Amino acid sequence: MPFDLSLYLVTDTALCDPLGIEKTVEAAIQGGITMVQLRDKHASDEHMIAQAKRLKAMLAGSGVPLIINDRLNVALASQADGLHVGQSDMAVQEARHALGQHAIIGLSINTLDQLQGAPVELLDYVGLGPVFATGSKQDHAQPIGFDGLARLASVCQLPSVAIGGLKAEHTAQVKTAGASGIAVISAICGQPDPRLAAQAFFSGRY
Ligand code: TZP
Ligand code: MG
Repeated sequence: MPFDLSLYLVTDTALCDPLGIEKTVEAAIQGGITMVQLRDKHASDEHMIAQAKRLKAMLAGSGVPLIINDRLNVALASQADGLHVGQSDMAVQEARHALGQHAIIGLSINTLDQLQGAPVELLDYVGLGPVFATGSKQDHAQPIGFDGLARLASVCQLPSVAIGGLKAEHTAQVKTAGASGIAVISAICGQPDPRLAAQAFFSGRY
């Protein structure tokens, strides 16, 4: 499935309250998001598989791929379009082997060493960050700022998406730094109107 990293929504079940994940994603799609990652550090596999299947059905025909955070079994069971792994998750080699060549596989990168050690030939994109400190991810790595983002993006051979504390007002700086797109949780999840919140990334207004 072809993909576009322009505006990549990462879901957070608690932050999506009270609207819930499906309504949030549905509205955000209307607002122009181009990728969705289902991320839940607490749900059971069964719950996450059911959620992923509902999202997959909802996204059918939209051209927006569904990526699963971290859990290969959920990606397989829900026939999601891909998997996103962090540095301490399963090896990219294992994910690629299990999911096949058509799956979209992404890896989180925080440092130049991590980027240089990444198996570029097995990956479709990388997430670069966190750009800023954020309350949306516990124990996140050291923020890299726009300078760090630019340094990583300048040597990155893959499409990249910046993440961490990013809001609509940052889109120009993210582009200038050289990332292909912007990934957010709280700038869309939990916003009163996720459609308008997503649109703001394209219009600069909210
Ligand atoms: N990985 C690095 S920062 C982050 C993740 C999942 C959380 C981003 O959330 P927010 O609310 O957009 O800062
Ligand atoms: Mg992870």
